[in-house]
Amino acid sequence: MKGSEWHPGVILSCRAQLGYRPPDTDRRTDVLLLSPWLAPIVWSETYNSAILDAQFHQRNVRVGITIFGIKKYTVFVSTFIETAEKYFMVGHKVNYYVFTDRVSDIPMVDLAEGRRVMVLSVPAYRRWQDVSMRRMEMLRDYSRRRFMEEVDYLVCVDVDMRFSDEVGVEILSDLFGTLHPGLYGTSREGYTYERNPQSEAYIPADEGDFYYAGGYFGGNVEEVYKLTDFCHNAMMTDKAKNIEAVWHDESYLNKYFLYHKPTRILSPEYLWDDDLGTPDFLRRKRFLAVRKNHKEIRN
Ligand code: 48C
Repeated sequence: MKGSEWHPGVILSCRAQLGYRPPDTDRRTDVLLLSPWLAPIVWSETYNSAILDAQFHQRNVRVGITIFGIKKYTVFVSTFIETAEKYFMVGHKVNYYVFTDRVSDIPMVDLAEGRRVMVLSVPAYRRWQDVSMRRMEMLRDYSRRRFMEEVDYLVCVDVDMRFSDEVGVEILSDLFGTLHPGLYGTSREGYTYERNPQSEAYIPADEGDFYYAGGYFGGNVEEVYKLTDFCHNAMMTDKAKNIEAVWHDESYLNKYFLYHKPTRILSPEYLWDDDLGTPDFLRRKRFLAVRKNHKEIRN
């Protein structure tokens, strides 16, 4: 490198990369770290945050995280944002996009520098299944007309959650999905894919890589646009035939990821429910389901 190229960003990045152990030491051997199409599966102790943070700061990356607080689910927004301020992409530029039918119910939360809340007013659907599924349409429309301009990556998650440990730029890639905590380690025959051949979400018993959770996906804006556009169109095609996949948007997401493989896969560290206990492979719980009375909160 010529002297002129040693600007602060490069020096910061190089400095951040000092003092870590040689790459070939203490690799984890208890879990799968790589998919057959060479997508990393992200587990703790398999990456160096200092290096990744330096790289993403050098690229001046902007991250959007989307949540939907429709009808009574507005009650989850403050805990979500408060815990995200402690653990989610700390030190990076983050836009919280809060989709809601109740703008005045969204609380103001103190935010660190470089982070903003943008409240987006959207309609509510009567059935909770439709509220969940229509997220794909809304994400698609906003990706095209707004997110393209404002952020580089999108992280699309459920709102009835709280962060409980660091979630950093290690999750960011062109297209990523998250292993469903309840189905982790199940065989493909046991995955709760849609099995009705008439449905656009249909996956045959002898196909399937992983079972991905509907409440946690993302990638660059272009890839999220394509994913949400596919899922919405597939749902509308089924709806016209009076078909609705067994696990709603999650079923269509799994179909998409079968034929459009994600470039990175998040381990169940990134999406957990304490009802599932603490198995040995789970060294960190980064994002936890919040207790809720489904019946009460959904009608
Ligand atoms: O915002 C709402 N309001 C509802 O009445 C029903 C669902 N939703 C959104 O859809 C929330 O963002 C939920 O997180 C998501 C559906 N996911 C769940 O209800 C559980 N996490 C499975």
